[in-house]
Amino acid sequence: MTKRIPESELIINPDGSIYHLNLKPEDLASTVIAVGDPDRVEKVSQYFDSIELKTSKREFVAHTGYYKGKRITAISTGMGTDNIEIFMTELDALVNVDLKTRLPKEQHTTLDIIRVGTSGSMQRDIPAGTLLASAYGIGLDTLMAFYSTEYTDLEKSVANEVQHSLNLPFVSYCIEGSPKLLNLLGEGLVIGNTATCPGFFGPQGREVRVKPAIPDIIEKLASINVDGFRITNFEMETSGYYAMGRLLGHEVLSLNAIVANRITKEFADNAYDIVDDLIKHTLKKVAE
Ligand code: R1P
Ligand code: URA
Repeated sequence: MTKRIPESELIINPDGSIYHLNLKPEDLASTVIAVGDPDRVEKVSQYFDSIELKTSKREFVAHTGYYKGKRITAISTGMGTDNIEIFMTELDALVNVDLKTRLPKEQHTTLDIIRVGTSGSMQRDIPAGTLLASAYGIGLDTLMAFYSTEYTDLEKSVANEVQHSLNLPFVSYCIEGSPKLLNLLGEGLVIGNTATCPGFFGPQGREVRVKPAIPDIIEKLASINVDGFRITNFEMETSGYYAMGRLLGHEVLSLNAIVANRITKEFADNAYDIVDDLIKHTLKKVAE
């Protein structure tokens, strides 16, 4: 017997849309391009041949339309893995829960979810302007203290190494993205492994007026080498996407427009153009 999900656990708006995302099941395409910045949604949908739906609530702005015959939803998430947990859970519920009966569906639907975001490089040989696909996410956030999953031996080894190197008072994790999407979208991009931080400044080793607790976090993470596995860049969502993707059974890939190099201290003066290149690459590949 499948269990009915109570009203308090999965909130549906009076119009039948899901609580935070403000989307109904029919509004969502099975290919999702997810961006952090709400203003970036129209930077994606400007290339659509037609747009059938625009909606927004909080930081979640969504446009669904067609690009070269492929139905796509472009949607913003805001920043951080806490948003990604809400985003992924509600996206999944739109396809895998009958919102009227509140019962999980017997037939599982798998979504293709592609993050198109900005990121900072922690390796000298990956300059600003690079387009990078994340094979793995390294979670320096606490999300996976609240969910259980199986990790591969490599994921455990990387997580142990990070834990040991940073001496964190909580448990970090390492998790692989979708090999299927990496194969499809990684062509022509640098393939890296992405550290996801619960903040932009201290957690990424930036000092503005407050000294971070781990001032040499870049050097420590950048020098980790587990049988050739190295960490390449910083951002704030990838590990959350990969963890929720594994838990919920979706194909998820994080693509990064590298706008800063934290070793050379370079910041791209054409960050919008780099993101635009990544958007065009993503649309081309998903429509192939
Ligand atoms: C920080 O400036 C934000 O930029 C990156 C980080 O992950 C964080 O969300 O991604 P987006 O450009 O997609 O927001
Ligand atoms: N986003 C981040 O989280 N870090 C950077 O350095 C650049 C973009």
